[in-house]
Amino acid sequence: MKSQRALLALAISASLFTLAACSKTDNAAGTPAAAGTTAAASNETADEFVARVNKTVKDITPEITSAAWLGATFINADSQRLESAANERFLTINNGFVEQAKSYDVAAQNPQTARVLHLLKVSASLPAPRDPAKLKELTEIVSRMGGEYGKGKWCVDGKDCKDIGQVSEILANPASTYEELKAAWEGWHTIAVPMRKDYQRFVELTNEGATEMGFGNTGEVWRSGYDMPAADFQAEADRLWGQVQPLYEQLQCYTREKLVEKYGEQGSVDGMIPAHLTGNLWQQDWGNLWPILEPYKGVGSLDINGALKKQRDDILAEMVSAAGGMGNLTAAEQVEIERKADIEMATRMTKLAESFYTGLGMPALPPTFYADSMLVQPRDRDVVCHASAWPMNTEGEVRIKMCIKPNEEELTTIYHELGHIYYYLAYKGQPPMFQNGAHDGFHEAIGDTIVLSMTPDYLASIGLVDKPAVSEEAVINSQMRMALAKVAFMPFGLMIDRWRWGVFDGSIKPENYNAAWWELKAKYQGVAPVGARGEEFFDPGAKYHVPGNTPYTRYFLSHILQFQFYKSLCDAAGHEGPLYTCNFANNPEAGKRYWAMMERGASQPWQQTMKELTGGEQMDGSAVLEYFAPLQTWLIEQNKGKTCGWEQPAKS
Ligand code: X8Z
Ligand code: ZN
Repeated sequence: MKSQRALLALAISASLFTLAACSKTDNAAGTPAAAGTTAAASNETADEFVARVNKTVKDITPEITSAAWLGATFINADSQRLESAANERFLTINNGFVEQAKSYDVAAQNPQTARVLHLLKVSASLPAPRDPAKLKELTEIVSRMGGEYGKGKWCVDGKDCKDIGQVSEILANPASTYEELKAAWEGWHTIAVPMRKDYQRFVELTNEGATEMGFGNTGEVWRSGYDMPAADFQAEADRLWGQVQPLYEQLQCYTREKLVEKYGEQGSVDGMIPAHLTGNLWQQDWGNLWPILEPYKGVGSLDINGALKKQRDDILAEMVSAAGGMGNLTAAEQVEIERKADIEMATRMTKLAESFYTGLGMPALPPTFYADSMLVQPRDRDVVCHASAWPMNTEGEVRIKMCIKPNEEELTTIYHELGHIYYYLAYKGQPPMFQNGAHDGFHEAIGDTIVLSMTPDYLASIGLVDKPAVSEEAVINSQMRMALAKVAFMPFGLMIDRWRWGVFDGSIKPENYNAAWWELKAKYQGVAPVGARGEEFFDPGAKYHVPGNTPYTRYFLSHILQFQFYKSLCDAAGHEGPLYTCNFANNPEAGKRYWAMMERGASQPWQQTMKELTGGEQMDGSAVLEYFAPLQTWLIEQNKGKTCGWEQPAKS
């Protein structure tokens, strides 16, 4: 769900669809039979139509999101049936709205009505065919793929099955051997093999929907949502990538050299980084390589993982001692007390993140947030562990869904998710159709901007690390820590939709799905699998957003935008000195500026919203380069005399 609010819940978070529009109560458009017929015959004025759309979205959102929430937190055949039925109804009604929106002369409307008509036409992340049988088939496929990903496990001979959390732990563990890493990486990718057929059909069906809406294909719909011509958007993304690519290439080179130091020849494939060696299943975040990449051993002591694990152990120890010691507990009680400790730790981590936002003057989270969110992985059922943030209605009922573990990556993900949550809360006063990000990259950037403010000083202020050392070495260490999360991510943020755009426009054919995936991984990221990944595999399906149908360029844009937002908030806070030292925690002026930007939602073109916060109307990578200037200089120095770069494999 993306552009309308209910849509939003799904796009950002867990699911599938795109638009949620409709009403279950108020008028004929609220029923599948009437929806799709559009109001060609109706005498509704555009203003009346927009009012009805807004009311419908408000009315239908709770039901659609509840179905999606169940589908993601209680995966079974029943919840999938309910979820796809809700989507079917919702997409049918949305198709009717899109059709009717086309019948009005946008130029003749007042600005607010014109904007809603525009948003209706460009906001479908899941364009659905009009044919009811095909639409139903599409929603079933989407639910099935989402469920399959959520349930996905790597099993050896049908036994000893591991879920994504367990596989990720093997990948992240510095003690895992090369072969263990390879087995875990390949093991996870087995979950996607059965999705290939569904995905191929999914592409046909959603392309049919896109064509009926007047677009060339689904990728074109996705590229249309940026208040600029779709054709310009691709060039804009290329321009931004061009700005940061040299920095990425230095980081890739340094990392590869360290892997070669550790693994010898096996640390590189023709200059590329072996896909199973980055500490992450998709090579999108290299933070787990810290033990081999830390520039100056121990300088600045940023052992956040250690601190969080200790906190969790302390919570458990306290609970166990209150219960009279482990020996006093049955096996079942021991399991239960571990779980209670996990929940308590996850809650504390979430409250820590919340305190950053309230420290900026934003409201406390509503009590239902803690009562209804899923913070840890349930033991008794399959869920989609991939983190997500949900607006359950248009009035500020919000939740997150995560399987929190006590580590640094998860901690920053909570800050990220609360960024979505605070955006929902900030724009809840807007009409439902404007309850969305200025564009989807804005939504992804809110929390990450806060993460940039998690400087060593901030981490010390919340007691996670000791008062940091001040030295050039400490700066490089701290910059490296941030770069492994942010810079390593950038080409990944771009390549996923390069693949999907090609799939949707037909330039990547089903018989080439996997080959094209690895060509793009090579081209943008300089990573490669060590074994053959032929067409018997479907490696894109092993990444949540592909079966979950969440467009991905938003994350690339967010990684540019968040540095621009950060710089502006630092200016607002009166920060002086190098950009990377800025921590705007507890600064009311920064909070006020941020909230004012967020309150706008999607009510105006993003360029305007951007201007109000940053003074400029363009996305721009120069703040990234300013931030990482010390590290970039250092990397260039380290890489001197090395042959950086990699061979581009021949195109299939
Ligand atoms: O999917 C997410 C968030 C939810 S919107 C956890 N992210 C991307 C990913 O994990 O692939 C955040 C960064 C990139
Ligand atoms: Zn997000």
